[in-house]
Amino acid sequence: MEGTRKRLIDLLSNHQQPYISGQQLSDELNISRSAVWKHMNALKKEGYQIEGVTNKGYRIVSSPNDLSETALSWDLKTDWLGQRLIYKEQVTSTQIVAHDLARDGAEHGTVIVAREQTKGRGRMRRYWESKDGLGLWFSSILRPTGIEPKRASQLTLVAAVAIADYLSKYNLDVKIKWPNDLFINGKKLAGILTEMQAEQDAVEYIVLGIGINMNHDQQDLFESERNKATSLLLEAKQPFNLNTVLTELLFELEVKFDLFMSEGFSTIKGQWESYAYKLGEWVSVKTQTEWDAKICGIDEDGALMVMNQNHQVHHLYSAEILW
Ligand code: BT5
Repeated sequence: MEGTRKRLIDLLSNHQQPYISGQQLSDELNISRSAVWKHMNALKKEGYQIEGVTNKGYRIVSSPNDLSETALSWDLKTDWLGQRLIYKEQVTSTQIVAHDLARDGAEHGTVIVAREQTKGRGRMRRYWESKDGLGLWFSSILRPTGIEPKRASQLTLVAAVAIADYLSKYNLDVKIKWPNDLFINGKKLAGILTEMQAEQDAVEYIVLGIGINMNHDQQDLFESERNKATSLLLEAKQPFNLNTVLTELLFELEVKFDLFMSEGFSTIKGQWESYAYKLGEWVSVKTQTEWDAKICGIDEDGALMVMNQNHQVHHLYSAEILW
């Protein structure tokens, strides 16, 4: 069933042959004309626009903007990330679903994506606002071999660089606020949550969650965050196709994860610093207390390097940049 629908999309979007007749579709797919018709209606319901012209046949005019399981699996060009892709209309949190699946043995690269999260979560039990159909809310299960648990947090920085690289192609000035926020024009666009299950010195699995505000208008942003948050639509002044962005982003993430696994963190470090939020500027950081610090970069472990007013450099593994 699923294979037939994918093949149907393939035939309908074949650019060598702009239109394809109903009979040809039925022959190629080896199903009846009425079965072709049923599949075509299902695609229309998913948001595909299909044009039919008498004596010529059919063609796909546009694919859905909204998340669609078919479009996601269809467009994916990765080797392993998202090759098992689970799509849900509504979940509490894709992190929770991913942990359950990982405990049951879900393979490396499994991705869970939802249209809406009712209990989206950030770090330290903070909430993550995840409105229906407006953003990308997804979690990836990673089972990296030979990674010590203390290096798992580096994956947050690796993912941040992949997202920043991807978004830069839309001419957006993306900044990464250590450790897990993506900012545009001083407002938060996306957040990353990396959670790990480890035993002694071995990582069992990592659930890497990413939330990106995509097609939010100003009034769609959570009231308390309106002045602090933004969306791709607000920044790029155009709506985005969620399927396209997710599949392209998964590709970018896979490239960066592979690079990290084969070359280590040092290749990512420089790329990360090129996107660093307020690099070289004085900010307020919160550790046990709040203090003024100048951001100097990150070290080989991914810890934030800052200088205090006495010119002493500190390597921070856990801290919050307040402003
Ligand atoms: C984060 O935490 O930024 C990590 C967000 C991870 C979300 C993804 S979505 C898929 C997966 N499933 C989940 O349940 N989570 C992951 P943190 O740095 O703690 O930031 C949380 C803070 O960001 C909140 O306290 C709010 O101030 C703010 N915030 C909440 N929702 C927001 C949104 N949609 N856009 C911008 N800021 C938001």
